[in-house]
Amino acid sequence: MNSAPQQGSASAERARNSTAVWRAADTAHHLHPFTDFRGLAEEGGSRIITKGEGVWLEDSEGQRILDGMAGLWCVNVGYGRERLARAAYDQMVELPYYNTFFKTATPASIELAEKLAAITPAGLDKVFFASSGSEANDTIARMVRRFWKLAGQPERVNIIGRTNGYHGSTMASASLGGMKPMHEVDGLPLPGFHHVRQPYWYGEGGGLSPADFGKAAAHAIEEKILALGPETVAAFIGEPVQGAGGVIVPPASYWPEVQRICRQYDILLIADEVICGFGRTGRWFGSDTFDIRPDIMPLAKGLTSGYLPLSAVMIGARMVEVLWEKGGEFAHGFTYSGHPVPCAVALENIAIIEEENLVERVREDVGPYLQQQLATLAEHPLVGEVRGIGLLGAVELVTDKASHARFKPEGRAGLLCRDHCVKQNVVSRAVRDTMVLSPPLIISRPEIDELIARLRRAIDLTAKDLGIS
Ligand code: PXG
Repeated sequence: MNSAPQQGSASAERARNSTAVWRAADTAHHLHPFTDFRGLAEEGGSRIITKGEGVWLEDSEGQRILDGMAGLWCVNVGYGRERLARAAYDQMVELPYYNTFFKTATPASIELAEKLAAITPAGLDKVFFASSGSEANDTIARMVRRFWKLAGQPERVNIIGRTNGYHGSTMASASLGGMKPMHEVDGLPLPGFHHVRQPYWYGEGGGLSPADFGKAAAHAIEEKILALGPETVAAFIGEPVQGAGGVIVPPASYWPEVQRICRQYDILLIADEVICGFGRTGRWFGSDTFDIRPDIMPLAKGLTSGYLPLSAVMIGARMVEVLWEKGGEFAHGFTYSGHPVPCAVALENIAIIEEENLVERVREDVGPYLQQQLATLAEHPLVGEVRGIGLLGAVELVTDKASHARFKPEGRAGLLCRDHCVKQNVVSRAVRDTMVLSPPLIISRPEIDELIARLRRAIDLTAKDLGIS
């Protein structure tokens, strides 16, 4: 299961491989992201994941787990792809690293830049590389302000995001995001970052129809622009479908109105494709699905299917013209911008997506099938709404279907259900009381049946815990 230790007896090897030893060492030395450190230790520590194949994971105790989240919304082509390992190996042997700072480039970074320009929406023809979605969004925050300064409107510094949007964990990307708990810790957002309501009809629609609510949510952006002064607003950022916020699929009326408003006030539009990109919604990009024409677009996650860290910022003609013609040096970049190894893996990953027609598969086959199977959960007494698009899904757990009321305290039903999912060996993430799904794009119909069956069992057990039958 693991490579044998170079020295030592068989019993030493067993000890090294034992779950208890790993857990103890993990607890002793490793601080996990978005985790209550002491709480995790008190629960006995982490589940140790040792292997992956297709849509299946295996833990250190030999349990097989159905990964309904594709890792963290990223393993689009599934686990265990030797082609990706080989692409990394070949690149490492040829050239393990070189930078792109000082008038140098590598074949892998060049080829990937060309490929991304070809597959992303028309007009997004230039790319800036980084290693994570957070870095891509930090790059965007700087690039957008620089654009306006060079364009002769330096007062345009304000960027508008949305409550419950997620754009990363660095100071600037967490400021772009609208996750309250992230802001409360250390005084975020930074100056110049503002938020408006999310297009979350089920949670916040009140008595409005989805169409009217979608427009009202877009108009909140206009109100914010007017309150700040249109001449001070640089950009608006949104995920085509909010992922970490709870798979919030906006009403069809939302994005057309957002785009109209951005155009009217001459504001740059940033479509954060970190989750929606690379086939997740049934088109290459969420922008294709919702007919969004962004000026700038961060990519990460599915770009390499998570096999190696890599992100990219796609930049459209309007911005490029100014940055290029009036720019001078852009004093920004990372040691690993354009790193040849993840670039080589990304190229191979995109080749797999193309050769196996994974985008069409999501659009025409497994996407509609997942939505159809998810819909069967809607009759469950605990389920208020089921929604999704492509291979994104959400199930809202409520105490009253008519009023959409939640169990108190908020998040309790979600946590109970998540824990039952763990026991059922299926991964579904709880966002407050919403169970979300984002399986690998290679998931088969029988695996979708299994995914839904396990989720249904977890919801049944949650209902029992809550005294509902
Ligand atoms: N934009 C979006 C839309 C994301 O979903 C980022 C940017 C930041 O990417 P990095 O690579 O810096 O993490 C993300 C990341 C969750 C979860 O629990 C979601 C993300 C990351 C970690 C956990 O849903 N999304």
